[in-house]
Amino acid sequence: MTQRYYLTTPIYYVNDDPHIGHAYTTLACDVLARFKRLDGFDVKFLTGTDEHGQKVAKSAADAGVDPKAFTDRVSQNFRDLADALNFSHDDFIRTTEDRHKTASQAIWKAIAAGKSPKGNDNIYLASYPGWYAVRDEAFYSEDELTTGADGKKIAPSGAEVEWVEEPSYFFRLSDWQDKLLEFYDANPDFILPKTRRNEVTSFVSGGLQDLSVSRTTFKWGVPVPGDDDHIMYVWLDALTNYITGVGYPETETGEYATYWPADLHMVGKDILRFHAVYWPAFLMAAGLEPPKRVFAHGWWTNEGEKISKSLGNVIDPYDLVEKYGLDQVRYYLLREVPFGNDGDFSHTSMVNRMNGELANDLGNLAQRVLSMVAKNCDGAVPEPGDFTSEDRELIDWAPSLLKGLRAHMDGQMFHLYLEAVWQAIRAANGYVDTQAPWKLAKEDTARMGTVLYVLAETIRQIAIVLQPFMPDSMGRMLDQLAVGPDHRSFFYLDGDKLVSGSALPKPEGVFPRYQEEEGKGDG
Ligand code: ME8
Repeated sequence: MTQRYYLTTPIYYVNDDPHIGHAYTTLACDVLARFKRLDGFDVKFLTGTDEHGQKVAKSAADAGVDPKAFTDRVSQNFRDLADALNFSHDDFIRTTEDRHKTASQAIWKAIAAGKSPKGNDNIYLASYPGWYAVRDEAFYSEDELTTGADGKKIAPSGAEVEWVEEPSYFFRLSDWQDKLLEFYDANPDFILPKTRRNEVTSFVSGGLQDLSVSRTTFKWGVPVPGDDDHIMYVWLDALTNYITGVGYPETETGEYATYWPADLHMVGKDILRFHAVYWPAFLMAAGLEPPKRVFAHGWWTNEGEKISKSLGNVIDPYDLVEKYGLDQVRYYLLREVPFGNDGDFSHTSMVNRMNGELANDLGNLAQRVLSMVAKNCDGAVPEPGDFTSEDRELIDWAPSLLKGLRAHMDGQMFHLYLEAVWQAIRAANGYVDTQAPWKLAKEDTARMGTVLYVLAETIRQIAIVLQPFMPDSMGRMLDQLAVGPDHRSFFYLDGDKLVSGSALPKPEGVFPRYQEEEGKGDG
């Protein structure tokens, strides 16, 4: 039976300009989605835009436009980003779509219809007097706040808070504490990395306050079923996108039955609490299963500085791609930093990776081998003789390592995956040096044919397992090896070998070096 894999990015605040943080979360999901597809899974990969709430309403008002027209326009920015970064999502959800209004109202009704574990109504009407940060769309208690230089109260995220006093429906989160702790205990990998898991469990162990889940002082949101004076709190609406995406409230058939619970919600560390505390509590209260995993990745700084609009150092993903190349950026972001840790973007580290690992280690390997094949083997895959043990070590690499690569991917350890592949690339480069096929071309052409076959076959395997990270470049590398588009899945790592005698196209470099003087790659 085909295995399913459902993964999601956060839906992005539609009013923001796309930045490296958005690109990073979605890239991680894209690589995972591509890996799973190549590994034979039936994948659903969801992304989209978060379009309700006070923050978006305010941006629309500032732009002098009605919020619907505003969101229709700016939501396109995130589709454009997805195209520019070659993301392979299967669905793009906008929370202003009808399907999402239906799902949000349905989950509200399901929660309201149920009782908490202590036998209380899950939702009750009261009034909220307290602090709210529009930027985070989050409520904060007095003891979480600090006072800024200008006397204004500041949330732990750095966002300014304002005092809000209004009638509000509350979700009885406090009654769900034990159920959440039991759930974390029974599912030790629900929150990764482990350090983040510890933060969440200690937060929940410290006791939970009921959560205000509706607003009355503005209108831009999903109306609360049965009470049009209220709109749903934007985070309850936003989190619901993950089940809207699989057709909720239809749960018995269709995509919900196929894909839910989601295998993975990928998020940044700043929004972990919403995903690992509120979301499973909402779902359990609605009688639905929580997702299998929430992975919280770290944050990027720019040349050592926190990224912020006011500092003017926001990293624009379009600029990065234009300057360094798409696959180079995709590679760098997932190679440079152990996934889960914070990372610092720097021009120097980008160029080092690009020139050292892509242009030298991998690009040169392919270019040298394919040029020798073109020159010495009439441009066709050579005929190998008997394999030595050194030959076997290389040529049998990928099938035996796929198990390890799967484990790295399943743990979202992208950097370890790449490191494991680079060990093979380094081994192949070492083999080129010791076997010296350019010498064999003069002394022993039969052995030269074997060595070049082993190398070309190794490059085929490497290119196949690197496709999730660098789909375009590895596609071009596989083209140069005359590997057909329908022979590029992991099934063919072992199931196929290069066929001697196949004509190969003229070799071309895949990874240009970045040249500092000209500020551009040299092609
Ligand atoms: O939070 N480095 O949307 P958002 C790495 N709408 N990641 C970063 C980053 C940085 N410097 N800056 C931001 C929301 N991010 C909600 C989600 S989901 C139901 C609703 C990440 O547009 C951040 O951690 O603010 C988050 O995952 C995403 O980019 C920004 O999301």
